[in-house]
Amino acid sequence: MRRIAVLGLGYIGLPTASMFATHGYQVLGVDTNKTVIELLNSGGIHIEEPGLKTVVQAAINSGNLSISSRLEPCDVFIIAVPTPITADKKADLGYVISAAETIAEVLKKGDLVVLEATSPPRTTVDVVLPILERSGLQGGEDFLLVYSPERVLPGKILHELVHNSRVIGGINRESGEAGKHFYETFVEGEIRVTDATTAEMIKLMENTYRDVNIAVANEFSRLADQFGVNVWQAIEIANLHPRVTILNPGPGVGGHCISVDPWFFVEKAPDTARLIRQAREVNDTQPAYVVELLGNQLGKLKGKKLAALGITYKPDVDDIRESPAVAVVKKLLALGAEVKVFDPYVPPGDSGLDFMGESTQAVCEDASGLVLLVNHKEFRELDPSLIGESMENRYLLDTRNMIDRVRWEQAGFTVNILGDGQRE
Ligand code: SAJ
Repeated sequence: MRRIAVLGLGYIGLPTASMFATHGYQVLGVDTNKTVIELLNSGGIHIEEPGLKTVVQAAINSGNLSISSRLEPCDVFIIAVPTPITADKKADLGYVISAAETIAEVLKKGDLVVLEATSPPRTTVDVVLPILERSGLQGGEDFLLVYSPERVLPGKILHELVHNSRVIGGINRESGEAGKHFYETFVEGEIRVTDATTAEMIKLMENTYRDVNIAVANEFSRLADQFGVNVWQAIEIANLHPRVTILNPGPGVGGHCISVDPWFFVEKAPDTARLIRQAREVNDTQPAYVVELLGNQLGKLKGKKLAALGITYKPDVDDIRESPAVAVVKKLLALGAEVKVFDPYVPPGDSGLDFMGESTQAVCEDASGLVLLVNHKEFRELDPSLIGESMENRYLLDTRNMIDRVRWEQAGFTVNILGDGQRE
């Protein structure tokens, strides 16, 4: 039986390692973070993802998944480390490079290496391949190398890992076929083989396509406010057209993928990727637009007590990376407002954010306004009468179009919904 190493035990590496382990492989999960290793080895888990804890525990208990900080010789290596973005919007390949260097030390004839990390076009052939060849072995001949991006949706990772289609980009035909055979272990979706650079571009195209589409929805929300139109109603009716599917406006685009990946195109081809850059800028300025809406309604924000609900980048997850909700709150704080935030997925102690509160009630106390930033399922049942009781001024801005406007108005609230055409 071939032995697999998964480097990086985050949102992708951990479920992938567990999946191979529960399908009979011997898997070594490697991470550089000692706290993560200790937690996993003591039966805990550092990621909030439906069903993941059970799968990880089953994998560890079966004896097929072991967790360590040290890489050992294996037959397959999966690089599932992050590719963050630098302050000047360039891909930081530091983790990918150091993972490839570590693999090069133990690489042997016949091994397969898989890069799963989202990467700028040509990273597999121009960056990873030369590092692995420092082992003295030749890529495509002595060892095989593929790029196979993860495309799973946080919140549905375990389902999508199995059922999504998968793209395998080989540095040569043999690599591609070996990669396909390997992922057939658990992937039930269609597996398509192509070359490594095409696979890299496919991954970036998917997330860029979504980013651009959200940007147009966000721009529509601003236009609707300008023209006194309710964008939500307009989108619903426009989407009755058989070839139109407009996405939802909101406070901006977050997460470590969609708000990051399009920049990899801009970095590599700034003169060509102009629409892509523009879309990023629209989405990145949407938090400022939310703050503008609050200012229009509440007047001077300096010294105002404000409550916010939700801080994660999207509903029903605990991930705050690149969250537009964080951007909104930080902008309000910078303007001198006193902001308290409640999020059922982000306990105040763990978050490292000093503006988090214990409950909806606690953060709304004496507030002059409430802003809904994330449509967590827990917020669907909010009771406006109860919330209003402790507020100094019953004002609500819903940036996700999730509340029942009439119900909140009946409870005495002045209600705005982002893009409802009532900006002033
Ligand atoms: N958002 C909107 N309006 C919408 C949809 C999303 O404002 O109509 C916002 C969300 O609130 C969030 C952001 O966009 O802040 C991104 O959320 P998402 O649910 O669209 O996507 P992610 O970032 O959680 O996951 C994406 C997925 N990519 C695509 O759907 C093309 C996923 O399949 C990828 O695997 C993942 O990026 C990744 O890791 O690259």
